[in-house]
Amino acid sequence: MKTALITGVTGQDGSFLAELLLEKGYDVHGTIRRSSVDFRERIAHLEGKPNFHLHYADLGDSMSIIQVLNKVKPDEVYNLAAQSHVQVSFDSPEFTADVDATGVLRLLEGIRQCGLADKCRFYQASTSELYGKVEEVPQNEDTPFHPYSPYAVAKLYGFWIVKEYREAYNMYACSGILFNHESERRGETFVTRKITLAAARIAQGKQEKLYLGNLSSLRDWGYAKDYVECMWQILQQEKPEDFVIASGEQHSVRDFCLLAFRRAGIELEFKGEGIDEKGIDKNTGRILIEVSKDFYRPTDVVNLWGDPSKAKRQLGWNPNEKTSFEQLVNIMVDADMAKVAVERAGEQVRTNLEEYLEKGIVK
Ligand code: NAP
Ligand code: F7E
Repeated sequence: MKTALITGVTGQDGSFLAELLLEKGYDVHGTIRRSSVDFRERIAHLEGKPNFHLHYADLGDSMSIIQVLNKVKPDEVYNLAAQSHVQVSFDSPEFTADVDATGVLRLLEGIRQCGLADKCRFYQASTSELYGKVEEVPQNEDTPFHPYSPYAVAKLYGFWIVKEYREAYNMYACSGILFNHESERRGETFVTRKITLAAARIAQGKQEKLYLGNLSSLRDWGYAKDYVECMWQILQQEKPEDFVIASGEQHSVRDFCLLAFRRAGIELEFKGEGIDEKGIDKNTGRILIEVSKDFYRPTDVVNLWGDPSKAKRQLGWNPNEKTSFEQLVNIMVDADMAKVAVERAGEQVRTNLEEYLEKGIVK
């Protein structure tokens, strides 16, 4: 039985990867951080399974990393932990650098210090944000990097330190340069999830309007569940190499809104430009989407489009056989429609109960 250690197991990708590796018969260990709330929504269904174990460790704390590496002695380490929100990296640049840059070094050096360098394979969650202010479209493994946020600059260090440890110490260490991947488990402040949740709430009368930033920004969006398969495949190759993982298709934030609202039963049309652009319900004329400067970034990456040819060729991972853009939007909207419906039902139950208590029907 192989043993894997996943940092960031409570995140979107960590939870899907843990499920995948458990299905493959791995003994799966994940790192968690102390939090005042003990409920870990994305992995609650895995906790208590015999081959699933959790350990406290923080990428900012070398001692906790060394401790967990010594205890688990993993065959494979998947470093998914990060301050992963680009906009937040402008507000917390130092924390982002510590976790997303130095944190990678701490793990690699920890593997060496624990005498695991020959046995342990290392995967680094690298990102299309490295291409940033893009120098070529679409982007592949040879496209020059031009990071364009504190997050991307930190991740660039992560990418290069992985390459350095691979070459200097002959370690099996690789980066997956993953383009945006989303799911029903995506954090609620990333643009896709913000849109699907708002579409569901607006359709069910629980929200009036959605405020967004740059509607023209272009992304290459895929489904997170499909992308974690690649993380595993990358570590099963004979030689350690880096791969671009992408859908090979590009859509705007505006396109995402149109599809998401349609799935929720609302036909939108966009009118106006820039800060004055509005998303309007075609049937009622109601303005449902407005642009707010609050969601503009000091520097924004606006033209990401991945070329996954190498992954297709070498890993046999073909995005055309995976979840399509429209299917992804539908999965996310359907999950949020159900979530909002359950929340509404809960509210109704509470209202009824209060009424019954007041009238003395129940005591
Ligand atoms: P996510 O949902 O934000 O999850 C991030 C994980 O990192 C969480 O488990 C979080 O723990 C953990 N974490 C944050 N700071 C930490 C620290 N100091 N020490 C230990 N753990 C820490 O991110 P994701 O979307 O799953 O992405 C996974 C990785 O892929 C990240 O490295 C991200 O930068 C990278 N990436 C993501 C995408 C994408 O489109 N999703 C694309 C390219 C690369 P808590 O739950 O305790 O906060
Ligand atoms: O923004 C624009 C925004 O925050 C996408 C992370 O997983 O993928 C993710 O980073 C685009 C940007 O993701 C809003 O300006 C418009 O151009 O969903 P996002 P991201 O910045 O691409 C990469 C690959 C990672 O590595 C990261 O970890 O959408 N946008 N209006 C908005 N974005 C947000 N969040 N909120 C808005 O209201």
